[in-house]
Amino acid sequence: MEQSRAAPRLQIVLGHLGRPSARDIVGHPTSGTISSASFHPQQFQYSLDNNVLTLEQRKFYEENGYLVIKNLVSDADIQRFRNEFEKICRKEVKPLGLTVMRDVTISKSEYAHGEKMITKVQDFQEDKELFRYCTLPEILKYVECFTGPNIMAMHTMLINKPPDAGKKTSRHPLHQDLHYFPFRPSDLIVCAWTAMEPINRNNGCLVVLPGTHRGSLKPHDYPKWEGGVNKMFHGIQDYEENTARVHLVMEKGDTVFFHPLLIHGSGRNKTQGFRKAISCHFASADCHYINVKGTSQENIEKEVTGLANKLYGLANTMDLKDIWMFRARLVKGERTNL
Ligand SMILES: O=C(O)CCC(=O)C(=O)O
Repeated sequence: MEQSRAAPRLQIVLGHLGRPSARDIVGHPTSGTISSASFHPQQFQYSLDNNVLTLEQRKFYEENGYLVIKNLVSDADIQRFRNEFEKICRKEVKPLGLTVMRDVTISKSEYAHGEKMITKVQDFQEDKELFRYCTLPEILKYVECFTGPNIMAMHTMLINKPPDAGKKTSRHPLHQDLHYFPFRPSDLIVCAWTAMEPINRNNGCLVVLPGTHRGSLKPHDYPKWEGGVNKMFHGIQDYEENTARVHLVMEKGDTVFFHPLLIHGSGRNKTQGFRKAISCHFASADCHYINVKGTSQENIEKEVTGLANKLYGLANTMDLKDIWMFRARLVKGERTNL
């Protein structure tokens, strides 16, 4: 889209808006060294050589498509994100561009308002407090290992997984985040996802299929589950059922970085608490937009643009690229293509 079209629309929108066998995987390597004799650096495809990751960590990400860094975000920062989320829930702040999501069952349940009503806030790029997450040096230090030095924050979320009301709607189907993204190359995109409290199988931790980042983008659609599924929760229709899975049990502050082709999802929240995580998808500013027409991503494009055009009364003038250009924010280096 040319700049001349983008600028007025940006004003309009901003004006209206008030992702080896699992059994063989050893934990989450966060430190340590490994003999360089067994490595061939020229074979690294998914990570960059900037002296931040140990060889073991790089090899782990290359093979598995994810890497957990323990205790990366401080309790103080997590408390600030929590406070701001609560303010949003109480409608004390209304960040521009924020999308508020509700569980399909919650809107019909006993929770009338507040934190218990909201399952996710998305696109908090205009909320200074929450967006601090995307600028934390400890996060960007790792992001740079995958994107390189010019970094855009593309997609932001604070996920408040509700107690499952019995219909299993708190599950997030297995998917690849790249399904949602009209930018490439995929190897220069990475998600940072930080646990805001201890997260385990009881309250619905992330589940990943290691090594699937080496495959291709698969067709996604709404899963045919009984009991309902949340808006935009597309899942892969035909993944290999016997592929090994790893449940990422994490402590508060632990952060997982993962590739946008990694197949992942999250389980049901069987507790009475609201399980919280904050995340951002980052991309190299050297990525470029693609046209998803005629590809498996066309269904999500229709849904996202349909919703945006309806919300902002834009008479079908916004396309997927426009929406992503509005979300994208430079967080390090120089803005180039995105
Ligand atoms: O936090 C979760 O439960 C899963 C989030 C996720 O996979 C996503 O939003 O793409």
